[in-house]
Amino acid sequence: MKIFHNTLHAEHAGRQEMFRGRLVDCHEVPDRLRFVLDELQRRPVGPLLTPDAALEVDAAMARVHAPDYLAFLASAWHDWVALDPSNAERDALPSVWPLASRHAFRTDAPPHNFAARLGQYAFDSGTPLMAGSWAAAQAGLDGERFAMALTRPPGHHAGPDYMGGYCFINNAAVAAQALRDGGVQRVAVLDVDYHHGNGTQTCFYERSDVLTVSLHGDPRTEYPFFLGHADERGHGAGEGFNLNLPLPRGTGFDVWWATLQTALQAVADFAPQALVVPLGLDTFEGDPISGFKLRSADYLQLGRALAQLGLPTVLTFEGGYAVADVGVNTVNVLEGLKG
Ligand code: SP5
Ligand code: ZN
Repeated sequence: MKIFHNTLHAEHAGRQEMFRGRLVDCHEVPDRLRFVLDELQRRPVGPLLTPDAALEVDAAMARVHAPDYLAFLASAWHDWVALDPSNAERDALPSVWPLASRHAFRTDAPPHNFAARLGQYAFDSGTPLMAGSWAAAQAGLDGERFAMALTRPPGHHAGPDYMGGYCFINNAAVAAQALRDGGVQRVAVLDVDYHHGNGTQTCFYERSDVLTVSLHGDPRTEYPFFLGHADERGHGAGEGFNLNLPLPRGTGFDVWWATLQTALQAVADFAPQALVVPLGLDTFEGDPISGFKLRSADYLQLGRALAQLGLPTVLTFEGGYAVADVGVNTVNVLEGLKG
């Protein structure tokens, strides 16, 4: 198994996120990946490689994300500092949004003001953007191989033209698109992060060539709140090619495992030629911002179950904020996968 390491990931190290009226320390920190790398030293499951900035990946990224959004990200740090030189000391967080109510704002006359543009392209104020974010988000991509991509920042909340949930570039969607562009007819995405993979769902919602399945905390109480319900089944040509399996906060391994079987069956029924797994470890019982109760040994089982699908599989690194345990839990999945 090839493990792709984004050596630039630590360039993205947000300081604070907005939570219930105050700024709190970021949960999505560089140490998360440091713990995974440390565990991979102890239990090597495969060679650690640094991906090239591959042309195919750039092409797939341009097919997943809107050109204006990518241009926004590429110049965001420059524009933020240009707004006020003292911004160089601060992360960029949005504070004004074009609310998408039926009675609300225009989106056909985009503002020039950077603070407004940040709100246009971000759906929360928990996703700090800083000097190295663009470089770090770009370099984490590799969708071409049977592999684990140690992607930081994570990606599954990022949509075609928006960031949020600590995510900027949807690495799993880029991987799925790169597989499609490489000639794979049908790709399944099985998202096992605690939070609904709203970005990935949205990228493929009207398509029948990429099945999206997500097992997650019920959006009635859990982030990202505004998507992830069981009645979202796809639209147009994509009707029937999205499956959401929301579970209540507090769900333990037995129920989660039974629900995973439903997800695996849906993947098998689709008969894909490749699988992409946005791997979030925030289903862990010790996770500080999530509510499932999986234990470390359960991740070995998850890896084995994924392997039993018998498919070429690309995993991306998503959530998981019990920093000291995220390494063991990640490598447990990979060990289970290897068999
Ligand atoms: C990739 C991923 O897992 N993104 C999750 C984004 C969740 N963002 C909102 C979390 C708010 C929780 N803040 C709790 C602070 C308690 N001190
Ligand atoms: Zn998550």
